[in-house]
Amino acid sequence: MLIKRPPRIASSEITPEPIYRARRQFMRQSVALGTAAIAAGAVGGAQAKPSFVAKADVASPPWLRDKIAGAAADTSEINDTLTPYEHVTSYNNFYEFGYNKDDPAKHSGSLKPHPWQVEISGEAEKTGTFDLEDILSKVELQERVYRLRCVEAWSMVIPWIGFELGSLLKQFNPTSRAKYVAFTTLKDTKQMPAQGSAFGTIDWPYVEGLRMDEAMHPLTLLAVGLYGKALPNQNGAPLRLVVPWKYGFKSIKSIVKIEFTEEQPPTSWNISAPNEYGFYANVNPKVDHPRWSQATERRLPSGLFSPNIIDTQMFNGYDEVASLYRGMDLKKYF
Ligand SMILES: Nc1nc2c(c(=O)[nH]1)N[C@H]1C(S)=C(S)[C@@H](COP(=O)(O)O)O[C@H]1N2
Ligand SMILES: [Mo]
Repeated sequence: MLIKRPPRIASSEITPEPIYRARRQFMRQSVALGTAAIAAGAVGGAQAKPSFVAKADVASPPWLRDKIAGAAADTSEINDTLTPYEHVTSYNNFYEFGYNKDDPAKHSGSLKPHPWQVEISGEAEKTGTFDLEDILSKVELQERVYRLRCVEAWSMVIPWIGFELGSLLKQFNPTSRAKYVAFTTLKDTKQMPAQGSAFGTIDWPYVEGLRMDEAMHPLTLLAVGLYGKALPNQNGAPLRLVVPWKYGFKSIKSIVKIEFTEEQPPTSWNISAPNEYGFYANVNPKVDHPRWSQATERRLPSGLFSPNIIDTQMFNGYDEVASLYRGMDLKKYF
């Protein structure tokens, strides 16, 4: 992973954040009144929409749009300013579509997120392959505003739409042998052309994993949307993990398989460079990457003349997870 400068984006293209904030406020009141779907439709029209937003929305089926429109509003207000939609959806890491930050937005049109199935396997009483629609029919969607801290020392603040991973996992009754949860991204060189490229850092498919208690933690989300819309392909449509206290590479995109395992599962960046990327990958300003410091980060949008450098916080500021790692040497288990 290399550090690259963000692409230049004309300020005229940036969705005014106050409009989104106002809409969220409105949705929150509407949810209380049970009119969220109407509110989302009515107020959504007031937003400036670049063409790719419209495309993402057209591609998502009505059942998903309705479900997302009914998501409960975020209750845990964080003070950070939201990263504008255009940055969240144009500055991405999704190596299945190329290594440059703008490759995923440019080249992920070949990904077909609907229909989509997810295989649930391993150490659980119930296993099988399920339609995304069925999975979503059994969970409650919520909006969650989270910081996303990439191991490359940049960060964003994103309003996700998703549900607690734990609320899904519980439905399968994991056995006492289930100590970890392993995740796998789609492997299909037709839909993900860079998987066919000869120049490879990653042995496809992309895989990730969490310890069971991390997977069950209420902060751990499976996301299906952001900024009140279905996930654009470049952000991991139709289903991606979001673990806000860990470096971004743990938040695996376009998931097709979730497996309960007894042993710690292999993870893609750890396989590629075990001395640089650990299994735990907790955000930690005191444990530097071998090639750069992790003490600070570039909060996007950041430019040449206003780099917007801020201090990185332990666990990315999510102190409530500290108890998961009590007694562990976080320099050793980085
Ligand atoms: N399948 C897959 N998942 C992935 C990646 C990837 O290359 N492939 N990149 C990871 C990294 S390094 C980061 S920082 C985040 C970026 O998420 P975003 O593009 O939605 O901001 O996705 C993570 N999930
Ligand atoms: Mo990352």
